[in-house]
Amino acid sequence: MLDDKKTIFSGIQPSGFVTLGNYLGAINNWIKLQNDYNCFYCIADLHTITVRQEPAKFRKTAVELLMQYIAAGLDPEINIIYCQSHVHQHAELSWILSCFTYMGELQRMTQFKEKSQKHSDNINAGLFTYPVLMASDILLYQTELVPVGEDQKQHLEITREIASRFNKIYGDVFKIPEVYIPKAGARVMALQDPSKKMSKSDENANNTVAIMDKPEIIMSKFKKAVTDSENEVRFSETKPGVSNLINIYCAVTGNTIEQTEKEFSSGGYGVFKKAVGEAVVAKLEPIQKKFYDLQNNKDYIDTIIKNNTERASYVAEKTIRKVKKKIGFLPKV
Ligand code: AQP
Repeated sequence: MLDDKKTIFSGIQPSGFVTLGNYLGAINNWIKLQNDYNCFYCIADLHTITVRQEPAKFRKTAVELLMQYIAAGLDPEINIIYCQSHVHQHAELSWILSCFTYMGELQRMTQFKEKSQKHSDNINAGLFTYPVLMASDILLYQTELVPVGEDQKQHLEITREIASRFNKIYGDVFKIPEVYIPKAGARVMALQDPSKKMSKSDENANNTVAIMDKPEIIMSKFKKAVTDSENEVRFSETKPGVSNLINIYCAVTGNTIEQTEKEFSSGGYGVFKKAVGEAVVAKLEPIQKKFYDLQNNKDYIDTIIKNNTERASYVAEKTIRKVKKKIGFLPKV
């Protein structure tokens, strides 16, 4: 079923159009790794319902996320790209692993603290146990490497903790995964407020660049991006807006910080912001074109979903069967 390669798992929530943050922090790396690993990339829809979703829009966003994966360059023939809720073993393993996770561990999670502040009217138990579901996603496929943005590092640590705890009791059931964080683009910040990360669900549209934004919108968002009063393109902790733009430019062009500082040593912020916008537009244009082509090819998308769900389920079932046996559940007859 799988080649004799190491396994990768990662996913994105269908909570809106993929942002430049999701793209540079996650998908761009997935593409680089796709030929060298057995890769599982899911549409993390079980995670998404920790925040209320409107059903029709949610369905549309999920299928559009799949199309964005493919349009960005993930090959659905070699990668297993599927929808999390189609593989029931995710939820099953999540329950089991929740019995091996401590409340104190979950209480320490930064994302829980941030998201419960943001959604203070709906602090549900799913938001709290989110890291257990994420651990289950990863461990279900005997994953060795998890390419994610910087914000997910803590969730990877708890995944390793849960897996080691389980293995200590029952033997070597799960592989212990390593995190893989990109050098450039690991943490893309909001354009209007570089103290927080760029997020799909940000209420201020000018904070976020979606990979499907039209070129003129992208240019205008970069033009409005917050900088500082120095007019000097220099990477520094004291210059979060400019440093964020340098980071984006480097991730998109492959240039180093030093090359970028040198390239824009004269001309000021106006010239620099325009160049960042243009580099992003050039990177995203082919992705957008492919996405629109896929929109007209529903049968192809349905076939991908069907085939890849079967491939993912086969591997997931092998792990869950082993887990249940080790725990001592009565076997089915
Ligand atoms: N700003 C970011 N910079 C770099 N990487 C990022 N990622 C997210 N934001 C950035 C990476 O994208 C992957 C998928 O994230 P997710 O959709 O599962 O959840 P999230 O981290 O909560 O993403 P968003 O965009 O912030 O969604 P909402 O607004 O719905 O909460 C992960 O690998 C993440 O590291």
